[in-house]
Amino acid sequence: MKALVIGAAGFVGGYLVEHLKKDWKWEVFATKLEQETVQMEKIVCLDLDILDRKAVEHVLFEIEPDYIFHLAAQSSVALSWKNPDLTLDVNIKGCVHILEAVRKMQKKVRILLVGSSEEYGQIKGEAVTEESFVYPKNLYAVTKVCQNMLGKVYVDAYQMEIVMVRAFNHIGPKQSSVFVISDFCRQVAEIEAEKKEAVIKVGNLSAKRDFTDVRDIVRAYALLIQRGKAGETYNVGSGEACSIAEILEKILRLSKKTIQIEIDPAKLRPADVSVIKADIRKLK
Ligand code: A2R
Ligand code: GDD
Repeated sequence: MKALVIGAAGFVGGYLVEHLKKDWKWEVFATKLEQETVQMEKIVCLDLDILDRKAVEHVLFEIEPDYIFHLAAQSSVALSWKNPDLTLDVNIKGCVHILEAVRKMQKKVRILLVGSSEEYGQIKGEAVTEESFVYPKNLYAVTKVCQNMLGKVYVDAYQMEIVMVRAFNHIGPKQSSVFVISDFCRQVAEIEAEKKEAVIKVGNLSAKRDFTDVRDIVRAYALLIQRGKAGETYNVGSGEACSIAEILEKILRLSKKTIQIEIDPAKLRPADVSVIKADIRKLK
């Protein structure tokens, strides 16, 4: 089997490529942005900006994969408030470029589109099922709702084999410190190394999120691209929600330093969903 991972230099991409090679023994191809670096052995990694429609076609026609994992995105909710244009372009237009290129290919290809739990924007606190109403509360979430709808349109109109997932928060080594757990850990490490005063800057601590180890997330993706039903959406999460305050407390308990907590107004978002928890019965 030939798999193509688009956006492979990102957090999830590295783990997914390794998993597909090691556990599925597939022939893996990857793409990254020109300015990014990856350390991946025994795979062909090409430069590709998904905003370049012709380049997307060229890469896809050249590789002719059986499976495409579309991970490339502007993935930060926080940044989507600051750079809406980029977020909309990459997450919507970039996705259309990939779907259009596959439509033109003379080959049956299965595609996994990675969406987000942020699509639900649920505020009542109960676990969200794939049938729950979507009520996106930020620009990033809007783009992922749109991507999900695009997937469905291409399945219905062109009978393409597209499976959509809504990924809940994931964590693990090498995650960018743009995201909360990595951010807190980095700050504590800097404090312990005496590179920073003993004050940790935080955002909204009352939010509850459903966190899963990235290595479990990629196992789910590999199974879903094979066994997921075209046109269907699957939640990928743990089914448990934990408050950011609890996580902070756990991280601080691991440190020998006494660390003060300070709310940084720059880290508070114009809107933040209070609880996001997955119902994972469909995935199971
Ligand atoms: O933004 P960068 O420089 O970190 O690059 C990201 C890359 N990317 C692009 N790739 C091709 N063409 C573009 N125009 C473009 N813009 C950004 O996609 C990054 O290397 C990769 C996405 O990886 P991460 O940001 O690390 O996200 P993560 O956690 O791996 O999530 C994978 C997927 C994304 O669709 C998220 O929205 C979803 O799971 O949660
Ligand atoms: N980043 C960050 N930094 N978030 C903080 C902080 C902080 O110092 N303090 C509190 N938070 C809160 C945020 O307000 C949010 O409620 C929660 O922690 C998680 O924020 P992030 O880790 O930035 O992730 P996210 O939930 O916005 O987005 C991630 O998960 C989505 C799936 O739910 C990304 O990986 C998205 O790409 C993904 O779709």
